[in-house]
Amino acid sequence: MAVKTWTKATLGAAALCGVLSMGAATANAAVFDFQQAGNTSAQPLGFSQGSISGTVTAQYSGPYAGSLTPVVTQNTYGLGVSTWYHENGEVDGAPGVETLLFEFDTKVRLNSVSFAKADDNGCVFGLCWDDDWTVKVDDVTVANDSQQNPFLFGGLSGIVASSFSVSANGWDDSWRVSQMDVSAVPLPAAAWFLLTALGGLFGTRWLKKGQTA
Ligand SMILES: [Ca+2]
Ligand SMILES: [Ca+2]
Ligand SMILES: [Ca+2]
Repeated sequence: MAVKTWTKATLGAAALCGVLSMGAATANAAVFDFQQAGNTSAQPLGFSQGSISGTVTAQYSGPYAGSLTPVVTQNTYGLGVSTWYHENGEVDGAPGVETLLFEFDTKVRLNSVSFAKADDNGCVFGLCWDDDWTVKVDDVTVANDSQQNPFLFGGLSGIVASSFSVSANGWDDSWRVSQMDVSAVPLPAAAWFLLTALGGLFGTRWLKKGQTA
């Protein structure tokens, strides 16, 4: 009987804990709008809003990679990558693969990332081009040549991670990252502390009740 009530109390506390952490995540949701007037560049580019902060780094792999220095560009359409002299500063896949790597100072829940300049798909004289992006979360590919915009991480539930990246790997890919939507996640240690405290509180009370009955 005592074991049964203890289990019930723990489950109740766990459920309450889940509700509390969900509430915290929603309250701490942050939309980063990278669209900005003018033309600037940085490597890396820092971002910060509320309790969420981190950096964006431009990467390039392909011909002459060793002698080129990619930088993050920013304009009214959002973030891009400039690797070659006289290029348009968008994340593009020719002649090599350009990537924007987003790294967070603490783990966050990734909700979505939005793309700009991805609306000019079409064909000319039978030659077609098609903007798409390859998405990695903590260095693991979660989508290959996706055209989902905004791209939703893990469907509607999001993914808890400390980094993600978006790459252009086709000759016909050229776009920018306009926004990202992420949420702060409560520290696991704090959640466990709460769970243990609540479990102890209700467990003790119900155990006492069981003894007197
Ligand atoms: Ca580029
Ligand atoms: Ca493509
Ligand atoms: Ca484009």
